[in-house]
Amino acid sequence: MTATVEHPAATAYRRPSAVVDPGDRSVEAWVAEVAALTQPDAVVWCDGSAHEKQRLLAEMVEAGTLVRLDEGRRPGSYLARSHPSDVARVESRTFICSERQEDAGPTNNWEHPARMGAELRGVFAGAMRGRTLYVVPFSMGPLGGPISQVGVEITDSPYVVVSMHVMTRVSPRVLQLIDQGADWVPAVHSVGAPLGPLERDVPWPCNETKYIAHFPESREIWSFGSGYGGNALLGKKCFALRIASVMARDEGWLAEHMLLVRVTNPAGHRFHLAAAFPSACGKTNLAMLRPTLPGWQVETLGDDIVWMRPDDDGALRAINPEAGFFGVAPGTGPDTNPTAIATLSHDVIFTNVALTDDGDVWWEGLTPEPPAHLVDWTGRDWTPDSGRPAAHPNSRFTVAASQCPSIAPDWDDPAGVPVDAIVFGGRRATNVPLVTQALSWDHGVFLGATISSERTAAAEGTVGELRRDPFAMMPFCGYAMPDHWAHWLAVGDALAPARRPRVFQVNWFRKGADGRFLWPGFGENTRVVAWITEQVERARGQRSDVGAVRAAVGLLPAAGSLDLTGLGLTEDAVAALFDVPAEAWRREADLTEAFFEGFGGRVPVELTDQLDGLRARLANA
Ligand code: GTP
Ligand code: SPV
Ligand code: MN
Repeated sequence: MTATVEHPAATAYRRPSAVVDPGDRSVEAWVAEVAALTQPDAVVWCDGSAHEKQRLLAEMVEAGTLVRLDEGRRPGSYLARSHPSDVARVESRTFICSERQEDAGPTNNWEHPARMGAELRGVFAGAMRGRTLYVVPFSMGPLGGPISQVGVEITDSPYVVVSMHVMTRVSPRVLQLIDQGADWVPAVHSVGAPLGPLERDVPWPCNETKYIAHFPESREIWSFGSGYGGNALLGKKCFALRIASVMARDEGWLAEHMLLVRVTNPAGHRFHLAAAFPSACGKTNLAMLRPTLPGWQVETLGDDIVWMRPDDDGALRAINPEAGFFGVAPGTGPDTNPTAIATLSHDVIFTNVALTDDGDVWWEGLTPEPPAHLVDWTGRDWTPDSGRPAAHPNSRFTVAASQCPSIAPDWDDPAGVPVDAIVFGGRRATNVPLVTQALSWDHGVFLGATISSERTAAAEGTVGELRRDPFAMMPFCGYAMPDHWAHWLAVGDALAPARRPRVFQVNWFRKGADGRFLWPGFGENTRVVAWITEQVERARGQRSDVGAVRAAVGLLPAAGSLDLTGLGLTEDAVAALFDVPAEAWRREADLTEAFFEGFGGRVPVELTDQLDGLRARLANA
């Protein structure tokens, strides 16, 4: 084994690992320990430089992992095609290995850390043979910022290294911070495909058996068998959500599956919105909203993850811990998300989209008419009558946030922004109104805790099936969901009442009897965003007009307060968008009761009180 790049010494890994014993617990000792277990051919310490990225990209083109796109049409951009069995997150193989099963809760797969540790030692033994072990020191959030955190990912996938370059801040300065005593999260990733001495590599190595294992107490991550997205870019879901949610619980902050935007109204007043929607339900779209109402401006801060901390003034300060977007390609087009299309004009890594004959990319929804011939995401010839999608439904782009035309100029300010409104959403064809305001913080937590949404292709499972996804965090919370709700209640108490964000729920996906969406969505969501900011102003006494009326489910826009001019919506459509059918909502309440009961008495009484309140309001409806 040869170390091909030198590195500074680093210390301070303070918690004992459940899997390996790194002796003095320095990064160096940990890397040596993991290398001894996984037996790579070489160890390379990464520095995050442009040169490093170019070198790895060239190697991957050579190896057939990446296709270089046409330099004139898509400069600096590449296409990767994954193995057809490795296209999305694998929730069935995602584990939370806390000491006590009740801390993981009934919605996470649990294993005891010692048992999983022993199993992983077997799984990782020799897993990197014939490959290079890359050491990737990275920061989530601006390096050294007060809300930021650092980690080190070990991976045997160069695709993961270049993706980490885009999605996080990779820098040797992370090792200096660790040297100076910063806590860090060790994260080990292997595609799980060791190579024999004479064996040729495949374009997308992976293993049928996968493990995405998290150890909340030792705050470490071990991922095996997948090279795809959140399974493999360990700074994202594994660290910034599952491990960070545990840190946040212990330290009084929040790590959430949310987008973050700044909205400026025609008077020049600024509002910051953080919105939690389940996977593939429109976070990237709303994060890059191009307003259709004159005088309004929306600036992007983040599209997937938000870390928020109460500050000294009792406000909730938020950063986006990521540095790039790993966004869903299908459905992204000039009409639905023109800002994303502009962001993707150069220096993008596409995964599982289709390749055009002139060396560019295509996916369903990019243009109304598909090209006459493509190479589909599986590498096969494709024509419009092939009878299958050309791009995988969960195909994605990886692109630097700084390339986004609507990115806020101060998007990487380490201090973050004060959040004025929290928004929950999901995909609901029925029952849930276009927009609702929570009656109180506790009611807002109830709205978040009871989100249900139709399944998308972002994870394995049957698309379209209705499932609960509380706070859009069901697959991403590193501890028991009801404890997460209790934590939200506690964070609300820690905020100054005047500064506490107001809470809303939206649903762009309600359908009419004809099965079509009732709401035009996309840019027109500006109208709902505008109403939300106006409700924040009213709550602060900055407006005196009436904005809302009470309904059983919360506050709905008062007649005329939501600007619908020019949309051509019929009165019936507007009524249908805001209909709260009492009988159906009584059934929703029954389902919520059953959902809560599944947590065996751990649900905070504030939330069962909220359910009682909903039922009482429905009885009077
Ligand atoms: P993850 O990256 O998986 O966490 O998800 P995301 O929430 O960022 O997903 P994204 O924004 O990429 O969701 C894309 C899907 O939502 C596509 O199918 C879009 O067509 C759909 N979508 C987004 N906004 C709207 C809208 O306003 N109306 C409708 N009907 N669909 C929308
Ligand atoms: C999601 O599924 O919510 C994503 C994509 O954002 S991944 O990072 O692959 O989990
Ligand atoms: Mn996501």
